Amino acid sequence: MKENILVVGSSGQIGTELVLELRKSYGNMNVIASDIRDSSDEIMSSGPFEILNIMDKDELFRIVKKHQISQVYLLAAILSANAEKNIDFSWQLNMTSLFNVLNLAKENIIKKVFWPSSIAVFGPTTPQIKTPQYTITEPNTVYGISKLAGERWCEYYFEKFNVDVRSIRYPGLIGWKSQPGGGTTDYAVEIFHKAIKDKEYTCFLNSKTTLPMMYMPDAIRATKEIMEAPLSEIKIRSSYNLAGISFSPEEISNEINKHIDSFKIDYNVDFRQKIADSWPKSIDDSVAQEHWNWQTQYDLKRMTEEMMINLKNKYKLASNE
Ligand code: NAD
Ligand code: AKB
Repeated sequence: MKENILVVGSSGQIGTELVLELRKSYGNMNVIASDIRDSSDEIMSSGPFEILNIMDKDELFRIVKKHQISQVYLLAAILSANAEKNIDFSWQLNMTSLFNVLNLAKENIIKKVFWPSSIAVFGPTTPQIKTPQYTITEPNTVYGISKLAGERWCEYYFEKFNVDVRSIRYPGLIGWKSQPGGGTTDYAVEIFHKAIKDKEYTCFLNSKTTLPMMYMPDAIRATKEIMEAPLSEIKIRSSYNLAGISFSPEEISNEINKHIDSFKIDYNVDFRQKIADSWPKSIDDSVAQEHWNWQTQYDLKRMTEEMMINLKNKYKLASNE
């Protein structure tokens, strides 16, 4: 069956990369990017784009009808650090966006939904090492509460209305093509940019704060694999744990030193430390491995090598322009 895909939040960290990968697989004209602001030049020039505020369900309906959309990837959200600064709005956006999309699937207007959850569903009472798929989830951030509520609603819509919704609890994501959007794990992207530009970085988390992270190519592949998996393989309709790579600021800094000898890190901890301390240090993703054959490909060494090569090229190209 021909799929027409709508990506909501195409200008963000994940959307910037996901739209282009989906266009490679499904055809440029069949993947419609959308956001409240323009997306990257590459997205804007390679296929359709719509300005869409996902809070406006009539406008969402109009765009879905116009492009005969069969699948929606809902990426619009306010992330952990920004959400703490605007509690009411973040809760409204993170929940209303999900209901607007799930309700289209409930009415059978669209057939399939991807909605990302996060390691933020876990909280200070969760076992922090190799956090299991099923465990205590008592998040203490607005963002984490919205993700946990979202997971429960996804499962509810599957159970009650047979909505084919699929979800991953992404770890912190690291890529060189786009900037992070206001999360607690943003340091792990910023550190590469600052290492290349200034040879120094002041980190807002302390040196020993180990968190689960993932290189973007693994995250994009996971997203496509879960969406393309046969229906029978997707047995969890809340959200699947994904492990990725666990490291601390000190460890990633040591890895960067193998490429930039003179790079120096120092620390100026802020409110994000408390959020990071409430999250797992490592994740057990054996259930995703078992159900839909998930395998992480990147470790810290390989990710750092690719980040350094690609970002150095990007800055060199920009300075030649
Ligand atoms: P991001 O903040 O970089 O991008 C979100 C995009 O949504 C932005 O381009 C923004 O303009 C857009 N947006 C905001 N309000 C909108 C609205 N009302 N209507 C339409 N678009 C709107 O976020 P991201 O990092 O790309 O994350 C995408 C999703 O993945 C989110 O649900 C996030 O919670 C989840 N996630 C991300 C990470 C990560 O490390 N990046 C980790 C776990 C989960
Ligand atoms: C954040 O830090 O808020 C995100 C996430 C892990 O959900 N990167």
